[in-house]
Amino acid sequence: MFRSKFRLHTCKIIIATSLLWIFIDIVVLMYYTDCIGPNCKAKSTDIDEPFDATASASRMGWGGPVQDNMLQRFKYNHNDENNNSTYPSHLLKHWKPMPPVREKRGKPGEGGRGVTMRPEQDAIMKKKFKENQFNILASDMISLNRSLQDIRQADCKTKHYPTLMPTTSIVIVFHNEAWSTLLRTVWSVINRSPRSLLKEILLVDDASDREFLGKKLEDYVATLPVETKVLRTEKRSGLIRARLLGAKHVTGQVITFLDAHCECAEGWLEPLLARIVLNRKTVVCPVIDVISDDTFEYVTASDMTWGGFNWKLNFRWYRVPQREMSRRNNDRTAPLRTPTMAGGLFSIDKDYFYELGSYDEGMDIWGGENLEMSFRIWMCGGTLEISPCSHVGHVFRKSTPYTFPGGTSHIVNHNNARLAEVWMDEWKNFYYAINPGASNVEVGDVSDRLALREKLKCKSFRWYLENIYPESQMPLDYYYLGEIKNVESQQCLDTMSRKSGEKAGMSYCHGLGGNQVFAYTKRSQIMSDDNCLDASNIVGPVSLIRCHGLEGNQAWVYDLKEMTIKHKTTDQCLEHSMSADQYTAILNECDGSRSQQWTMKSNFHWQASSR
Ligand SMILES: *[C@@H]1O[C@H](CO)[C@@H](O)[C@H](O)[C@H]1NC(C)=O
Ligand SMILES: *[C@@H]1O[C@H](CO)[C@@H](O)[C@H](O)[C@H]1NC(C)=O
Ligand SMILES: *[C@@H]1O[C@H](CO)[C@@H](O)[C@H](O)[C@H]1NC(C)=O
Ligand SMILES: [Mn+2]
Repeated sequence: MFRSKFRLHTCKIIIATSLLWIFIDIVVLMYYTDCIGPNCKAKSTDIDEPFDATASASRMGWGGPVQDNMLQRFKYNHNDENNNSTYPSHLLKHWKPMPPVREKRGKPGEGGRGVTMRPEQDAIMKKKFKENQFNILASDMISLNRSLQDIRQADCKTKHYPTLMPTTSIVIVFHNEAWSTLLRTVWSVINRSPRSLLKEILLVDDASDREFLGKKLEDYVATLPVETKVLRTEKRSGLIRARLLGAKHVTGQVITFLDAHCECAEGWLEPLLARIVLNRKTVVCPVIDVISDDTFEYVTASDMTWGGFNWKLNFRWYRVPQREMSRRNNDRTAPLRTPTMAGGLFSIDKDYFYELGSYDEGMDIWGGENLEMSFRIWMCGGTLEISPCSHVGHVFRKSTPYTFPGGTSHIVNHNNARLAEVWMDEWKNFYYAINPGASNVEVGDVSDRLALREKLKCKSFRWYLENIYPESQMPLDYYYLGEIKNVESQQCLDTMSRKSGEKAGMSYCHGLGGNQVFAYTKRSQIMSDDNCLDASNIVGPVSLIRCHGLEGNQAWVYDLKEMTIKHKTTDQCLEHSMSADQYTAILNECDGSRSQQWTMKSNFHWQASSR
């Protein structure tokens, strides 16, 4: 009796101990193996162009590493998680995933591969390229139902999503889109979306004049296995108003906006709806993969980038900072909170879309609406995410094939000025300073939008910068914004539109801002947009280098009394140099001369008090 009791006791201890060890093993395993399996190698293709609505020749920018104190500053939490943010069950549907589209061996473009043209097609290809700004011959060769590789990370393929999810309507706005790209978008939605969740597809034609987009398109979509409607704007209305027209006809619970030359990849929809069903105030974007404008090859984009913006209010992709990786426990399949979205592809609850103020109807055509919505979502209590398990390919074009009444830059300035006036508080100065052309565009009446901001009790732009986007190119605290003038030469520091890595210039002070606008920040940077004044040698030229936020070579101290700009690590002074028939700014031994004296004076107010 005693023996057996003793044995039982020992067994219990042994079992408990081994359970403990198994548990520890699992914890250790989970901690150290966030990256195993074939899909784990870093994806190297980066989108190096903004979403083509802003069809400028801009580049992918990379944000710098993050300062430690930013981790502490990040204190944003979901509010009202269970408060009117989930759906009553009658709005939700059971669903099952669609079977993968089978590869048709030997057919062009199957498996997402690119097509190669015969050399004799070259001339006609070049000619037709201009009509769409992509290789239409390649697109036309590829099946509308083409198969794609399952490019998701391994863990995405086994993820479980809620068994009940809301339905969605797909809204696709187009203007003179090519037949094959438009309908391949439609077929990819049909082929890869759980049928019970796909309420309808709404194609919004923004006054196209191509014949086949008329009756022929209507007849074609009538034959599709999913209800598809063609809506038409009366006259050219632009992306924003066309989307509003589409949204008005949505009967699903969620609106999913897509561009007209996309291909939805396997399992693209479930991760988007899964986030919204948890909290309907979440707006979710897929990872936007790249469909080559030349071969139509489907190329996976990095899931390690998020959306940001620069002083000019251009949307840009930046590397996801470690802060956000840590918040996601280094799980690359976890939803990524992004400061901004590219704007072309996203899902949003229909009621929330309107509660949040849909779009600013004072904005024209396109441009700025994506940032406007991004700021609005975050500042007014929503959440904006990229789901790394959802992939949609998009044909990125190097320039837009369309023209716009009034000219693109005027429209974009107008839209951005509205967004700056309504949402950015004093940080709007960065936009106007670097883009002086925007200061005298007609902003129009923004009182409705300001009233909306009031009504929704939205937080300040400072809150957004502090909590959502501490890595922003717009400094949270700065002493000065304006031109930096040398006392002796009366010349101003000037970026000369140069890129990161090049020398800082000096030129005649024109007082118009633009390339002569610098911010002197609380983090001791002298910055212009993405780039900071940087000195790596004790004596010699000073460069513009992508700001890294880590002080070091980029830390400067302006002495208001001495009027010197001292380089912190070397204790040398910034000096205007006229050597070699070129005006530059150099670093030199401090000698109290007037060539080392600088003034920081402008019409902008000093925001933080100087020391
Ligand atoms: C959230 O709940 C509070 C009370 O718990 C209520 O006052 C508030 O109006 C709710 N918010 C929304 C958006 O429903
Ligand atoms: C949530 O609350 C808003 C008003 O605050 C209301 O208009 C909306 O219908 C509610 N949504 C749900 C799903 O209950
Ligand atoms: C795409 O595939 C479906 C069946 O899977 C078929 O009914 C349809 O005709 C195909 N469409 C085209 C354009 O090949
Ligand atoms: Mn596009």
